[in-house]
Amino acid sequence: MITGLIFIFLIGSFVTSLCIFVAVMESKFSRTSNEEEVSPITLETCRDIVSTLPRENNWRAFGDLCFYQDFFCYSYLLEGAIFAQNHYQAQPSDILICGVPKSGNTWLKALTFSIVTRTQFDNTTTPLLTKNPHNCIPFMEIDFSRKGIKTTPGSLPLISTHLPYTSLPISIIDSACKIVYMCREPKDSFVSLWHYARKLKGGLQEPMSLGETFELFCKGVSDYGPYWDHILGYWKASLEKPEKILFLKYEDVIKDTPFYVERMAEFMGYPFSPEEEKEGKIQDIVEFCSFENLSNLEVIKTGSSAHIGIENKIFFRKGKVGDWKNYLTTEMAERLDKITKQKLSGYGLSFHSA
Ligand code: PAP
Repeated sequence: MITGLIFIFLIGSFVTSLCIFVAVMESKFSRTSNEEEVSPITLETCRDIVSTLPRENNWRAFGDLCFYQDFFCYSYLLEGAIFAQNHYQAQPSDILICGVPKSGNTWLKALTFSIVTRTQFDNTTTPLLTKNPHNCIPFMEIDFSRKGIKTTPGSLPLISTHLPYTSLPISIIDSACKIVYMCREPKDSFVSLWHYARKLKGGLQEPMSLGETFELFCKGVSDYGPYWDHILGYWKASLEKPEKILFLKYEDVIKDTPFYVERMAEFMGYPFSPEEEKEGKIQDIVEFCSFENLSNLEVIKTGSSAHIGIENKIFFRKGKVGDWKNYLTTEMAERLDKITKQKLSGYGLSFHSA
């Protein structure tokens, strides 16, 4: 009897492992061909896949960082990402809003949402008055997998993700949908990420030190990192498909926001009419989405994000270029600059470090 039960248990374990193995292989290889059928993978299977992945010394903000398809990701987001890779069917009208964490995603969401919805709302009626910009655009890793929210013809065409280019659902790459990507100078992004992780600190008494997190960041161990690989993936794709991917730098957008708002609007297929330009519509959006305005809204000062219950104000710290100077030593700055140069300059990509 006992032997029989052990036998059944062993068979059961073997079958479960086999299913996970097959699902991992499917999700790995489904990225290489658009002819394969979409796997009917469930969120539970995604969870099982994630539970088998290697984990790295983490930032202790949301738990372990798992390594999958050459990037690091917190498990609860990765589950949703794998689910989306297998199920998300892009509409040609979709516009994907993305960036590696802490490169200006909150701002980019506010700007693109304002541009696309400007005929429905003005600055006195926009949902941005009562919601964090993150909650105005569905987030693929959470809203699609957990709530089934996606774009449909005629609905808000925006969807956001932090996924690296090479890990996007294949339907996004293959369809005519557009991508607006924002990146940021790595030293400023690192400092921003460190502050963010410190505020979250995963229930620890003592958050990670700047030195500890700096080492991890340099090694590529960060939320959706390696940081440089993320940027490079979208940069290369934008060079190959400039009509599909608008590649923006936070520093450029800060310097001339009206120019980039106009550029984004045109790129997304929502150009400003001469009348709108005359009425000052571009400037209205620029001012409404400015750090000063958004960070002073009541919902940002006192509210929490619907995604994971994080206080909205955590997404608004200083919004400045060059704040790294207040935190990094000369050696640290030089080390990050060196990595940036090694990884990106061969592809014609560089940053002005203020
Ligand atoms: P996320 O990846 O968690 O969404 P993300 O919005 O990409 O974060 O980055 C946050 C940074 O954008 C913060 O930078 P800091 O820590 O250096 O200050 C935040 O202050 C900045 N930010 C948020 N909103 C704006 C805005 N409207 N204009 C400019 N910068 C902004």
